[in-house]
Amino acid sequence: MEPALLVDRRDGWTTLSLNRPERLNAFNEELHRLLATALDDIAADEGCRAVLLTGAGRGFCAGQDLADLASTEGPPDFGATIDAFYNPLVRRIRGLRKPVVCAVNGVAAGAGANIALACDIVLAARSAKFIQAFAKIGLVPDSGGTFFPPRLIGDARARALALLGTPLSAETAQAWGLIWRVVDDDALIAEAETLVAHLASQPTQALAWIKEAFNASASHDLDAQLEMERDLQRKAGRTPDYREGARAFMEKRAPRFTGRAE
Ligand code: T3D
Repeated sequence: MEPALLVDRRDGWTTLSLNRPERLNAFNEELHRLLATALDDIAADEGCRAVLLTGAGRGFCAGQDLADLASTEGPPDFGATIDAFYNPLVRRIRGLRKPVVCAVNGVAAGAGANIALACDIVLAARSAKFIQAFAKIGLVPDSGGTFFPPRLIGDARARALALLGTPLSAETAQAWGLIWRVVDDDALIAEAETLVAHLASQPTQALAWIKEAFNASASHDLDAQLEMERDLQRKAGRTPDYREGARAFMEKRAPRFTGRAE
């Protein structure tokens, strides 16, 4: 039997494919554990400078595997599973010091939608849909479902999507600013790979600090954010990639970034 996660290492970047297509890549414990290990390996691997997250088959991810839940006796403790799996996953993606591109190849529902939105750049196939499916089964949005959507598209739209569970088309998601871009279905993976390969050739330390600054901006006031930008810029200015970028600009040639701190 195939593993629930496929890991494909390329030159400078890694593709992670959720791989339970018969369940639209819904999360079970195996998938959570494999994904956590893969992200930790990527974090420790200097040679991997960007990540592509996508799904196998016709869906991206349908959230928690409800069949798994249905087979357990007694009321579940979702607080425990969220502490064990979903919250650490969102933190791993946001905290990873490398860009994570998500190619939403099909429906993204429940926690699946919010894991996609936790990524740094989200591309979606034209046929994909985003569904805050939680209320339809008596649950509340998790995995950042009340954090990312209101910040991306505003309270009114995010609130209605969560209360109604209405599917949002990829095109509307782009028009509303929930995601970066819609791509024709058959071009999605090629376009996502081109984007990730580009990111993997960029000044990785600076990209990590850009991520850090955007992550912090949600809870900072302007003064705190200005100070953070100053501190990060001080660090960025000391990297070999800054020296290379500035020199390449002056010499009118393409920069050759190494992504290394020293
Ligand atoms: O554990 C915790 O801490 C709790 C955390 C919860 C986080 C959550 O994510 S809660 C939300 C869970 N997800 C959902 O409620 C979504 C359920 N799925 C759907 O609503 C629909 O499947 C979709 C709208 C996503 C797609 O619809 P459609 O018509 O394209 O496909 P389908 O026919 O419904 O699904 C195809 C197969 O996948 C089907 O299996 P079958 O009949 O062919 O054998 C279906 O049962 C299976 N599937 C889809 N979603 C799930 C699933 N199996 C298990 N769990 C699923 N979430």
